[in-house]
Amino acid sequence: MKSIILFVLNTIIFINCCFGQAAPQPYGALPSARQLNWHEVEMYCIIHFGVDTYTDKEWGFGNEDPKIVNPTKFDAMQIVGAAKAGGFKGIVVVAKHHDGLCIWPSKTTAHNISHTSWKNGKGDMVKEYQLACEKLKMQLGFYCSPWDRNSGFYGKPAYVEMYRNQLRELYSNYGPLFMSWHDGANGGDGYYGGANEPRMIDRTTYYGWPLNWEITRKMQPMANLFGDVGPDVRWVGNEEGHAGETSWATYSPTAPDKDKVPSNGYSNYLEATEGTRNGKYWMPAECDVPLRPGWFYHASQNDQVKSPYTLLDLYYKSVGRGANLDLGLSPNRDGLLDAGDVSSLKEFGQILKETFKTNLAKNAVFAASNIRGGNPRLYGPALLTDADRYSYWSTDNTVHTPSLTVKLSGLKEFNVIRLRENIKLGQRIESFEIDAFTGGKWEKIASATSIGSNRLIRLAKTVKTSKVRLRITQSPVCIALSDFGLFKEPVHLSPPKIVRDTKGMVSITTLTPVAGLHYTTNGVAASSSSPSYVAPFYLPEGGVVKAVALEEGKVGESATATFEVSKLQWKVLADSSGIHPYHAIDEDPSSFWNTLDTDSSVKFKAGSLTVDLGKMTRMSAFTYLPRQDKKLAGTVDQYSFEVSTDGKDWKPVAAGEFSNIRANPIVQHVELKNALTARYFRFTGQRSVEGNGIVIAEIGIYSAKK
Ligand code: FUL
Repeated sequence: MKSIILFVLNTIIFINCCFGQAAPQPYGALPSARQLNWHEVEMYCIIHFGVDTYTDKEWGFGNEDPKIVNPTKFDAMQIVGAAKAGGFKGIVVVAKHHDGLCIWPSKTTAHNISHTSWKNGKGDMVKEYQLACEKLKMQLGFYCSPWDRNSGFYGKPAYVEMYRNQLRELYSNYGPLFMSWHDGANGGDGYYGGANEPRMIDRTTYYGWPLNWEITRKMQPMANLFGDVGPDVRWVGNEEGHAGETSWATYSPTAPDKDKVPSNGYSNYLEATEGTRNGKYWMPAECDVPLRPGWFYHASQNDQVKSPYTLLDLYYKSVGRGANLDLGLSPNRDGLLDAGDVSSLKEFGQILKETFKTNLAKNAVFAASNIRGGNPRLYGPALLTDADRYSYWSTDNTVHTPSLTVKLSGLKEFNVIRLRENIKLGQRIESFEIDAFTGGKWEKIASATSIGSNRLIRLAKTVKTSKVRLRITQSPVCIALSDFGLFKEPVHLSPPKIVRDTKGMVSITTLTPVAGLHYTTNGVAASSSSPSYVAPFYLPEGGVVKAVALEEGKVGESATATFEVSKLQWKVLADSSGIHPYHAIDEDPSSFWNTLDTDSSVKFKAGSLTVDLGKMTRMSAFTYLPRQDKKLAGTVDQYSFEVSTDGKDWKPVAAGEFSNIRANPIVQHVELKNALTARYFRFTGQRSVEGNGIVIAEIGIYSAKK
């Protein structure tokens, strides 16, 4: 007996030595082949174009005449090409938004591209995107809004059938897809074939999601289903483009009401920012964020296109946290991206390329505290720098917190660190630390938690060393790390910071001293020949300030700030309801005025704020900033706006909807039909997305058109 046991043991040792130990057991929920492809895509763009482009809205009501759509220069190659130049590997076309207009010739509804003015109704935008993607080797996906404010059937079973047929058309006529995107904004008021009424649906049951998903699986097996509840990819829970500092690829979605089933538009979506450690499903986060403040094109936002370095920051906070970045592009009324959008994308792509072109750990000598089965060929750390995303360094089953010394091929300078796990074996590591050998000793330079498909750490300052050490500090099982990289992000001159104090004085500063600062106040781009900035200047009426810094002959990234009329002389009048009314005009976005009643049985009441501007003032637009603390109670989504010259006679000048304010609570800019001069205004919140009153973080006035 003894000899048999000995023989078996010897055989195991022999197999381990000669053929390597068996691969580690996978841990927890695992990604599917379609999700692996999605992880490798890393970045894609979602494209919003339709009636809203012409009405200057974010959500169409559904009653828009399709004839207004006439993008005479539409060029899918220009749009997809700009995304590609930015380093994006796919696009998601909004084939139908909430207004219901299908931008392909759908047989399911007359409300489609064939009734627009574009190409005399003979065009198919979706087809043109498909062809451009094929030419440029970009992956394609669709967003077909479940909420349809045009269809008279919405809310009834017939609409769900129509929606499914729309999906079937999109799934059968445009080649293989990598994404099918389903948003959570569902139900509310709309045109609905002329009914003009609110229609609420049960978000869990109405759309019959399980059946819709089955259709997707059957017709487009590689399409990742995106939604609040995935099931392949989860919404990250904000439209700001970032995942949590810790972001797990696994997730167990929950419903706001404990015993109910979560669904798209009905989930505790703030939990999605971090995901769930050891969650039930592999459901990584997608971080969606528009390149401009809104998803659709608005000329008033032309000066707010995110800069290349803002995009880079979002890249680190999304892709760098194991999530994907979905950047919103907004073609203009001609059907093209503005030149400013194109150049921001291009420069961002160049910075990415430049940063990640050389892995400084490539020819390093690795010394690991443990290698699985003592077999470096199969599980050794040299596999960390090869081109295979899934080859990996692993440890024996009992070793969960190994360390690795990386002797670089000489002194190297880096400021970005990259780690990846072989996610085919699940998300295993829970925390790690990194040290650099400087000044004769080890010094900790970074630490983080989740890794998953990707973890990028951008160091606050460049490190110069020839030796780095990685210490895995927590993992429930042996590790399977597939990548270790050190990179150098190129030096750049950050955009200057332009701020105005409550007294109306504008100052322009930079983080580090520079040779020169130049600015303009007439809307023209700042350059080295613009006036030099020497001291703060007075800008009480507001306007646009642009500035650039100059150093060693290099002109840095430009900054733009648009200021409203200064609130210095403003007063809130006594007829305003609520508490702390001055918080609505204190230029502090974090404080707010509210009319919320703590007694939750109290029904919603509209609330008004009346402001005396101190003198007759030209007004061309007003702004409303909702609360910024991630809470929704009191966030206004229907408003009215009146003005008065004497505080007695009031004239209504604007009323409408703040679309998408729940998911994207940014400042709402309402251009008045005609600019006017008045001394008083009254803002009324007629409805809020939640709660029994209204909240205003800031209210503002623009005197000149943006
Ligand atoms: C949301 C929509 O309500 C927005 O309008 C936008 O399309 C965004 C990407 O998704 O759910």
